[in-house]
Amino acid sequence: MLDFTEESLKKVLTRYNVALEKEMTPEEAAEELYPKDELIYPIAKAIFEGEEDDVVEGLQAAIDAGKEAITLIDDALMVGMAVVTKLYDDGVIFLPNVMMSADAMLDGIEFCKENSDTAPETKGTVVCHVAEGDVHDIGKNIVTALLRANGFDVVDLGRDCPVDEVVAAVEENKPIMVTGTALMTTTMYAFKEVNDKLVEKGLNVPFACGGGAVNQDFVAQYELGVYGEEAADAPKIADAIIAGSNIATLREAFHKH
Ligand code: B12
Repeated sequence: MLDFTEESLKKVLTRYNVALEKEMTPEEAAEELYPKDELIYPIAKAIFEGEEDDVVEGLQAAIDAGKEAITLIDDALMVGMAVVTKLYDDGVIFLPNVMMSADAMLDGIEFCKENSDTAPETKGTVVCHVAEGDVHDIGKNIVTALLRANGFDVVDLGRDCPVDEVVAAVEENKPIMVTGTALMTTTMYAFKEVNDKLVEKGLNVPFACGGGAVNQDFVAQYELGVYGEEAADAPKIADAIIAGSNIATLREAFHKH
């Protein structure tokens, strides 16, 4: 079983400090970072190259070889996106490359969703959004895919979602949980506004927040906040809620102390 946890990826990525070690083209640098697994390699490479058709072809091949579509989001698409993120952060590739990869990633997530069996009975509704002012929706799309795959109904409010729209959607849909994703230090403050408006209206629903910009200390500052590090935490938090957890017990279970 391959280990593509964030921890193991970090180790690989740190070992190959590609930008500093030697002069390489972006393609050569990426080649050093791809996993060697024959099913995962072509998918990761296609994400880096922004080739949507090749992403789908690679995913289909992996599914034909017996992989579960939904697991390929973490085990293959995220691995490719980790290469993109690393080389962007190192200044080896630039925003246009990232945009092409992000599009390919979103197509890949959609394909995995379409090819997954969702549970027939819904366990409850979850409202998901990306913070107002923020267009980074890859993490949110993984969260919604995993929630749906785990039997939850998702009301997806999309990216750059105004605070008032989140509040209105909670009033209308009466979800068991709200999720928020923010990748920018400038946008994460919208979560506090969502929290305050929900509390003001007596809508004390757990508000699971994640995304690159967000950390546990920030989320713990507002009443409804529960921090989630990994997209896979979202269905776990939702399951804990239907099993009877409240915000305090969710924090005990999901926050690092
Ligand atoms: C891809 C990307 C883009 C793409 C986004 C495409 C898309 N559709 O999302 C594009 C090219 C459009 C883009 C644009 C911009 N970007 Co950008 N982008 C990135 C990049 C390289 C990767 C982000 C990403 O998708 N990561 C992968 C996903 C999967 O991670 P994630 O969302 O965090 O989700 C994971 C977890 O956080 C968790 N999670 C997420 N949400 C939730 C919710 C719950 C409930 C739970 C439990 C878990 C969870 O699950 C996922 C993993 O399992 C980062 C660099 C970086 N190091 O992160 C910069 C970065 C986020 N971008 C940045 C910036 C500045 C911008 C721009 C302003 C650039 C510009 N000058 O125009 C614009 C933003 C415009 C706007 N208003 O939003 C900065 C933000 C800096 C900051 N701290 O504020 C970063 C950090 C780059 C940098 N180092 O400067 N970007």
